[in-house]
Amino acid sequence: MKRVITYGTYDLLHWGHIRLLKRAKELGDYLIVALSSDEFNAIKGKKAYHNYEERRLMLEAIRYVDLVIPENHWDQKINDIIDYHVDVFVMGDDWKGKFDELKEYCEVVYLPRTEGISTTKIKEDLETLNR
Ligand code: C2G
Repeated sequence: MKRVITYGTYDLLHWGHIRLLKRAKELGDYLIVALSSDEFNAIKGKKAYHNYEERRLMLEAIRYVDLVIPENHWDQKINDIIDYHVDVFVMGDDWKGKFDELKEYCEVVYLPRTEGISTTKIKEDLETLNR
């Protein structure tokens, strides 16, 4: 049982998120998503439209996702990798190189981001539409 983990806010869930989760799951048999809490989003300087429970509900409905856990701190990743016996850590390549220290504990994979979609773009496009 190859276990994969990835982290994120996953606000205003979109097809770029889904493609990341699909490819992450293809790297193993079991995918854990560490979902940024509302408090951690504040630390990241992000204001999510959907709160943690709403974002968790949506992620748990995705066929590729096997478990959702909270992400509360930047520095919980090593403990998560150990506690959940993770084999592969995956992030989109906007994070390329940022988590290479985790290579001591598991495989680290950065997957190409999906171009043309982002939560920010959705918000901006909606604002333009409603002007
Ligand atoms: N993503 C993607 N393509 C997009 C948008 C997002 O592949 N068009 C990926 C990101 O690279 C990330 C995941 O989807 O791997 C979730 O994106 P965010 O919710 O924006 O995650 P982020 O705020 O970058 O959180 O500790 C790590 C942080 O919690 C990462």
